[in-house]
Formats: sequence, structure tokens, C-alpha cells
Amino acid sequence: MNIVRRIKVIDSHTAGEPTRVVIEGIPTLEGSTLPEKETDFLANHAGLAKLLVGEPRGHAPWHSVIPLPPLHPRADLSILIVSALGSLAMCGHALIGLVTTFIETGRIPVREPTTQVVVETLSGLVTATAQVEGGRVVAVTFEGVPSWVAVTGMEVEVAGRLFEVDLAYGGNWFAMVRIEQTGLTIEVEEIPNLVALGHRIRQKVNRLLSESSDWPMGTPDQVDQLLYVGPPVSPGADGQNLVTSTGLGFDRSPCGTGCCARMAWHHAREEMGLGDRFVHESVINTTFVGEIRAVNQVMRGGPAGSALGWEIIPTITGSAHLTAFNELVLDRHDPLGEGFFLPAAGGTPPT
Ligand code: PYC
Repeated sequence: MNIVRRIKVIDSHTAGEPTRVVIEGIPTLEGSTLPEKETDFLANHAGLAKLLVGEPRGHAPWHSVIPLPPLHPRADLSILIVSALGSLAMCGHALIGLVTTFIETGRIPVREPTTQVVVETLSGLVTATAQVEGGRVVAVTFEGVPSWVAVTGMEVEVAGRLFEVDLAYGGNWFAMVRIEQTGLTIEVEEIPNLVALGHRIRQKVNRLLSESSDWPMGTPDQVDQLLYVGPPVSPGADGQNLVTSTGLGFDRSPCGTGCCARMAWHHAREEMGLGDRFVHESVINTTFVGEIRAVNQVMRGGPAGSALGWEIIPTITGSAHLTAFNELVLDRHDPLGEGFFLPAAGGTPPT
């Protein structure tokens, strides 16, 4: 027998971005808390991330969810999320994919018209509410983690051009860049240029972050993802997002945690307030609907009395669709073993 590992998964996409939910075949992870399980996964089973999402079984944008029995008293289940970026604290599109997969395949008790699931992620507890009609999940709304802006007006120079970058958190950290600054537009033809430019801007941002310890409290040591903030393109949309990173290339969806960060950013700029909704559009014109559900006056790094540094509690609504019931296998003679990651391709940034 040449097959030495078998992993059953269910694949789906959320607004175009793929998610692979593990159903069977992952070894039991040591530890009694989610961070302990993550530590064991990274120390002893890191190759599985490549097998789950790397090539040739996946490719750059794939994210895999590893569901675990609940490790928190208020959770229905706990999850690890892995991608080419490693272990992710939170991922909105993957959460929507997970909830849709579990409900539509009968893995959690279904209640119509709404089913609520509390999921423990490495970024905290996330409550998701699925709208269910005749067993089909029409949409999933999740309440994001407290989202906020740490830094505004960071100036970085790339190829003789100056870019103003802000850093915002929405479950993951994003370097926020207004697309107008780039001379490009968010569209499929420009993706290689935007990925390459995003990479160079992030390199400069990360250098600045590492060179000083004077950044406001809570500022990350580095950012893996960059969000281009664009104006809307389609009727009914309020703005377009393109998230790029070295490992994942670009997000086909508007990016759930990116939407949370973007709404915190608009709130800090006094462009959105409590109760406001925002239709986020992706580069392929799929949408997530965001809302500012609450605003907490928790000053985090910004000057007192300013909206900067306050945190918002966002919600994001989106839909996922199942695409495959799969069994991944590992052939012990395969020279590429458990798989591999390649850097996302990018073109030449504009000069
Ligand atoms: O939807 O939050 C998201 C996400 C993060 C990385 C890729 N997608």
C-alpha cells in the first residue's frame, strides 16, 4: 500500500475564496487549551498545513479549518485555521465556510430560521448566526472581534513614490493603503502589479515597525497583509477591498477580517458611526455586508477624546457554497511529499 495518510475534507468557497474543512484524519493534538493545541500542531504536525492547503492539493488562497471539540466553556466548537501564512488567529471567510459546511452536512443541530454557533478561535470567541431556509444556509453573520486602528499616517517610500499607510486590526492586522495613492485601480488585470506593490510597501512598513519601539501600545511587530481601500464599482456597493499578501497572493473575497479593519478605519476617520452598514465589494465583485454593532470607548494608543484608538464591534454577513467532498492522500513515493508553498506571483510595481 503506497498511501500513508488519508484526510477527509469538505471544500467550499465564500464569495470566491476557498475553505477546506477537515472532517477526519488529523492526529489528536496535545493540550487542553486552543493555544496549547496550536503549539502542538506547529511543533509536531506543521507539514499537515502544506498538505491541506499547499500545492498540488491546494494553492495560494486556500484556508483550512481544523475543527476541535469545544475547549472553552461557552464555545460549541474550537477551531484552528491554517493557510500559507501559517496559523491564523481568525479568518472571516473561513468561518462562514465552516458554519455553512457544518449546518448543510448535519454536523451541528439546525434550527430554522436561524442557527447560532459560538466558535472559539485564537482571536477569541466568535458568535455566528446562520440564516437557514429548508436546510440551506442562505447567509452567515458573525460578530467580529473588537477592531481598531493603531497607527495613522505612516509614510513609506517605494520606487520614488510616497505612500501614506495606516495600521488597522480586525482579527488580523492590515496595512491600509488608499488605492488612489497607487495610480492603479482594483481590477483583475492589475492584480500582479498590486500584489507586487503591496509586498514592497509591507516590507517598508515592517522595517519601520522593527526600527522603533515608539509605536502606540498594541501596534504589531509586523503586518502580513495589506488592504487596498477602493471606491465602489458595482451598484449597491459602498467600497472595494483588495487584500494582498506574499503567501496568499490576493483575496478573492472582500476578506472578513479586512472588512472589520476597514470599518474601524472609517470609524476612526469619522466616516462611519454606530449602526452604519457598509457593503464591501471584492476584486471579482462579490460582497460582504458589514455593520458597526457597537462602539467601545476603550482608548488604545490614540489621544484622549479622539475616535482614533476606540474599538468597534463589527458584524459581517456573507454566503458560502460547498464545492467538493474530498479525500486527500499522501503517497509515500511522492517526491514532493506533503506538498509545497510557492510565493504568490506579482508583476512589477509602477514607478
Ligand atoms: O476572510 O478574514 C478573512 C481572511 C483572512 C485571510 C483570508 N481571508
